Amino acid sequence: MLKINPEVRKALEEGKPVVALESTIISHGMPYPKNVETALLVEKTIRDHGVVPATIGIIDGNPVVGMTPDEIEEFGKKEGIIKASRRDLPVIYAKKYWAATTVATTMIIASQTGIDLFVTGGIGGVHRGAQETMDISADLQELAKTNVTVVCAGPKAILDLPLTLEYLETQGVPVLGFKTKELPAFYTPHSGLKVDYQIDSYEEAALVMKEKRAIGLQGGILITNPIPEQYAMDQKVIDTAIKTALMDAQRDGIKGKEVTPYLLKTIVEITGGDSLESNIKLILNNAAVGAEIAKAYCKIK
Ligand code: PSU
Ligand code: MN
Repeated sequence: MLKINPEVRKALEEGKPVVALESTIISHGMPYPKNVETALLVEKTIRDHGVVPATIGIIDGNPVVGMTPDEIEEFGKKEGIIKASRRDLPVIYAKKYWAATTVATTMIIASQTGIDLFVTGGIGGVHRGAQETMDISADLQELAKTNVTVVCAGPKAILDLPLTLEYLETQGVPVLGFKTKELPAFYTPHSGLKVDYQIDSYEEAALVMKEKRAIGLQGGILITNPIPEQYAMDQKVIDTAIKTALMDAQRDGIKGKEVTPYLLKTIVEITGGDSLESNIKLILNNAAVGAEIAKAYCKIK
């Protein structure tokens, strides 16, 4: 049922590096047309590093690995695209829906295709107030069971970061900092929290991937790559925006999978678009680093 783009298929057959990309960030994470521009720019960045990008989405109930620019454009514009997490997949396939893949479902489809590494902006995590709401992203469970390395700029700062780290520890997910000991917090490089290990080069990241596979440990690896300082949000500005957005969400009774898209959108509005610019810059930065790690891994795997 997987529809694998010929370019992606060829690269995989020849043992060349491929990087998977998600589509929820396009359909639910950013406004049109910046979402499409960013998705295409992320692909270009990966290509500029000599790696084949594979943006993943579900079209008419078929998982597509390596969407065309036209398909990406549709994902950016079309109304009613479902945000698909693990539990949605069987229904979406059965009913032949269009759906965007989250970190969790992009990992599933990447792993079914044989793609080892996936680049995104920020993963989902344990939400603030999860002690009451039990709102914990399915992304974390997926990292526990699916063998794909995820490069991100940290869990989104709208989350409870200490609890997210605790959860990842319980689930046995290695959390690595790329050239940092501090867990990056998506819009800023700083959370005040420590990652398990600092990784100092692409080659070192690749070695960790190789060792994990060699011993047959199931599950992903989380590589957190800080947003470059010059593109980071001002800490006070972003903290205030997040607090306001969280209150708005409560006022508007936002629940379940609507929470993350609502918060991201509200924060863009509150910051006058600044958070969107940071979001774009951090993804491009992740794309460059992810592509190099994919290349390093291909050499030794
Ligand atoms: N990172 C971004 N923007 C996004 C997301 C991540 O910069 O829109 C998406 C990812 O697809 C992630 C999802 O898997 O948000 C998490 O949603 P939830 O908290 O409902 O699990
Ligand atoms: Mn949730």
